[in-house]
Amino acid sequence: MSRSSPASKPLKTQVCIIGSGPSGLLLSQLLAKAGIDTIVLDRQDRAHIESRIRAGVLESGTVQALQEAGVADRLNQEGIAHSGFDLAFDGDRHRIDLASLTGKSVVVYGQTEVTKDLFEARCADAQSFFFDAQDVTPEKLTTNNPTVRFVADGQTYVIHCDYVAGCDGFRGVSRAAIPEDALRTFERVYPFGWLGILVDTPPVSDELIYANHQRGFALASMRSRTRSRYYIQCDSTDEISAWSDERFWEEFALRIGSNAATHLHTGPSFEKSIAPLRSFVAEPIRHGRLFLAGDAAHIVPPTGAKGLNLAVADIRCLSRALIEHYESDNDHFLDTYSSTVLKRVWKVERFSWHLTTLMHQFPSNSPFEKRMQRAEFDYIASSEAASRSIAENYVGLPLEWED
Ligand code: RFL
Ligand code: PHB
Repeated sequence: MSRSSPASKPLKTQVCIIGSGPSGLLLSQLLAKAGIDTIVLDRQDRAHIESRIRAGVLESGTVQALQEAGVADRLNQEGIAHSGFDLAFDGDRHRIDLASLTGKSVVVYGQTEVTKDLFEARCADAQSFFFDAQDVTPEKLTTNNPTVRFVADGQTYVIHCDYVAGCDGFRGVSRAAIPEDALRTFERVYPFGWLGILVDTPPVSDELIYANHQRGFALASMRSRTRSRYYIQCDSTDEISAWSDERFWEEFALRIGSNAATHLHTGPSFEKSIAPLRSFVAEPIRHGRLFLAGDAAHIVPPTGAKGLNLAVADIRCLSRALIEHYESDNDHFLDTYSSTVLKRVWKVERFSWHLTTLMHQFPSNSPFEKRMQRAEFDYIASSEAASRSIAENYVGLPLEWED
């Protein structure tokens, strides 16, 4: 006796978006504002997506994009503008004055909050979201009628669409759907991770401090005036269970420097996790009617606070390209999407790699390489030009369109 499988339920949209992290949510919001129909799929549920603790620093271009998307009411009220940050090296500190060096600042506002604001804006349109979507499979990408197949609540669906946006992060299915011979990848995996904690105590400093200490890197960041986010460099193989709060505080206080440590308020952490550090770029980031954006296309180590900001810059380009297609029948921006985005991505990769290389203890560093790190810190601290170079990358490089 043969049992036929349940029929796939057909759905139709203009742009199928895989992934509802910041990239996918912002794209769906910008396209909705332009009257373009989307369906968004995520393999996780909304609560899980909203609770992922990640980025905390927004470039002014990112803030502007969120304002233009109409999702910045809370960001405008609660975001904290920072006009500078400190680099520290074995206790010596140098302030990068973003405001005087670039005329710009950054805003401290958590990725969790950005995600909540985007979900809030899109929730009126709940029927275009599928959470807990399993076996998501993009197909027929080099035809004019791509499809995305998936399973939700035991039902198999097939979405017929004009374009697929792969916004499903580093380990998603979109990049993996591109044939190996059509994609080149570039990668560096760093020989350490970041151990991060969240704690409800006032930040140790009004501004961020990135510290390179003989015992390893440390970063003092924050989410608000009463909530701190702190990181230390750890071994990539470390288990989280090996890091009690006591051990974390002892290590953090040593590395952040004795001046800062006198202002440190310790307390019980309510989130603790280890993130690996990686640089990664895929080229090209278009395959037929599939367009990759955000972490699906590239990864940076978090040292320059660039991952979320790069994702937003990609979406600014991709949304404009899709809007030009639908509103003006102009495919120029779709055709140049990959090269426009990658040009900027490589510059941001360079900055994130550079700051990571300068500010961490590498197990393989020779005494000569350690002296090079120190000399570079001393150069930055004594040269306005070197400080300005760091500052202009930190506040965000401009988007340069290929016209
Ligand atoms: P996301 O956020 O990973 O979202 C991808 C979504 O796709 C879903 N997905 C799938 N859905 C369907 N089918 C599949 N097969 C799927 N596979 C995955 C996932 O469930 C998820 O919802 O990618 P997106 O949207 O491109 O956003 C990128 C940012 O999240 C990321 O770049 C930043 O968080 C990086 N980052 C930072 N960026 C900054 O700009 N400033 C920072 O200060 C900063 N700090 C950080 C960071 C990342 C960190 N970690 C944990 C890597 C600090 C840390 C510690
Ligand atoms: C954060 O607050 O999580 C954060 C800030 C700056 C970084 C990375 C992460 O460079």
